[in-house]
Formats: sequence, C-alpha cells, structure tokens
Amino acid sequence: MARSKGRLLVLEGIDGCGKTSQLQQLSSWLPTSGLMPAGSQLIVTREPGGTALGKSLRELLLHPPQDADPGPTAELLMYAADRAQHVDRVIQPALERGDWVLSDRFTGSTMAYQGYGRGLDRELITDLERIATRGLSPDVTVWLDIPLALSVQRRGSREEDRIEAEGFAFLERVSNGFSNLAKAHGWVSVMADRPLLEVAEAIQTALLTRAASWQR
Ligand code: T5A
Repeated sequence: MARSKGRLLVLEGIDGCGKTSQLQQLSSWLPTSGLMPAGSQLIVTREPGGTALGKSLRELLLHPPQDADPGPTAELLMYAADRAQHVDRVIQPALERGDWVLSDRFTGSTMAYQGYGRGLDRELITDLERIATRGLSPDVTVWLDIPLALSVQRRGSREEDRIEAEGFAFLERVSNGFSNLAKAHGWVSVMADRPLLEVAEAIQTALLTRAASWQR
C-alpha cells in the first residue's frame, strides 16, 4: 500500500493500562500541538470496533452469547477481519485525505494477545497482519507500560470481558509480549503507573521528539 500524507498513531498496552484515558488527553492536545498540518482532522478510533462491522465483531469477541465463544484460531481471524475493515473503511481513507488517525490498539495487540498470550504461531500472525493492513504500519506506537497488579486494581470491580477473564498468567504473557514488541519495533514506551497528567505529558514529549524526525 502506498504511503499517504496523514499519520497513524497507536496506543497499546494491557487491559486497564489507561489507554482510553490517554486517548482522551491526546485528542484534545494533538489538534493544538502544532504537529498536525493546517486543515487536517484528527480521527479517533479503536480496535476492535472502529467500523459498523467491527462493532458487531467486538460484541462477538468480548461478550459472545452462551456457547458462541470463538476458539483461538477463530478469535485471531475475527480480530484480523475487524482490522481489515478498519484499515479499508476508516484508516486508509483518512490518511489519504491527509488526516491524522489515533487508534486505541492495532496490530501490536494481536501479536501480544493471540501470539504471546494464546501462543499462536507468530509467523502466521505476521502474514495475517500483512493481509489485514495491506502493508500499512503505524508512524508511531506508544506502549503504556504498567505493573500487572496495578492494571488489575485500576479495572476494579467492573465486569470482566472474555479476554480479561483469561486471568493473571495470560495477562502476564501478554505484558511480556508487549515489552518484547516495544523493544523490537522501536515503540515509544511510557511508564503508566503515574498520575494521569504526568503520563499525558510524557506521551506528548515523546511525540514531539518523534515528530521532529519526520520533518527532517
Ligand atoms: N484484543 C484486542 C486482542 O486480544 N487482540 C487484538 O488484536 C485486539 C485489537 C479490547 C480487548 O480485546 C483484546 C484486548 C482487550 O482485552 P479494549 O476495548 O481495548 O478491549 O479494552 P481494554 O484495554 O480492556 O480497555 P479498558 O478501557 O479496560 O482499559 P484502558 O483503556 O487501558 O484504561 P482506562 O483509561 O479505561 O483506565 C482504566 C481505569 O484506570 C483509571 C481510569 O480512570 C479508569 O478507571 N486510570 C488511572 N488512574 C490513576 N492514574 C492514571 N494514570 C490512570 N489512567 C487511567
């Protein structure tokens, strides 16, 4: 897929790391940050569930009806289908218009959860990623790094979805996966065990640094 004018920014991390809260912070900061070209819009989106089809897939993935929970391979293919539709209908058109896209999760989540968490073949996941994204990759991925116990504490007593209900050992593998991916792919790593505004500031500083290299 040809590179387009816009930028794709992604937030990754385990459940309860604070992505949604930081997405809100970033969506108010980015348009006033001076980073986005004049006239470009910020599209805030998420996976799974960034399209109408994706919303149905999200329900089936996270809150399936009784006896309809997907097995590991079906789960992997459903996340890939959600991504293919998301790239096709939302992300790529936005980038072609020159808009910026801020996504809560992208390909890193599939590698961390289905690859490291479920233990599915990582080469196969990479092949599938290429099909779903048609070669599109984020301009920057920010990983919110948080101790597992704190992420569980932050999620509190709210009802767990199907993936969260996998338990601590699963999440630990996912968390190690994110750590490996961040190192291997040069993601921005931000410690997320600090107050909300401190984390937001750390993300902003990192994005300003990263964006300076795009303009060279
Ligand atoms: N999945 C997804 C896969 O398995 N494979 C894939 O390919 C993809 C794309 C999606 C699920 O699907 C899985 C991963 C997930 O299990 P999701 O919608 O991304 O789920 O849901 P979660 O990651 O579970 O999102 P949450 O909303 O639960 O967590 P967030 O967004 O990380 O955290 P947030 O911001 O809601 O914060 C949680 C709590 O902590 C507080 C907040 O107020 C909130 O109460 N908080 C802080 N408190 C103190 N200090 C801070 N700095 C705080 N930041 C947030």
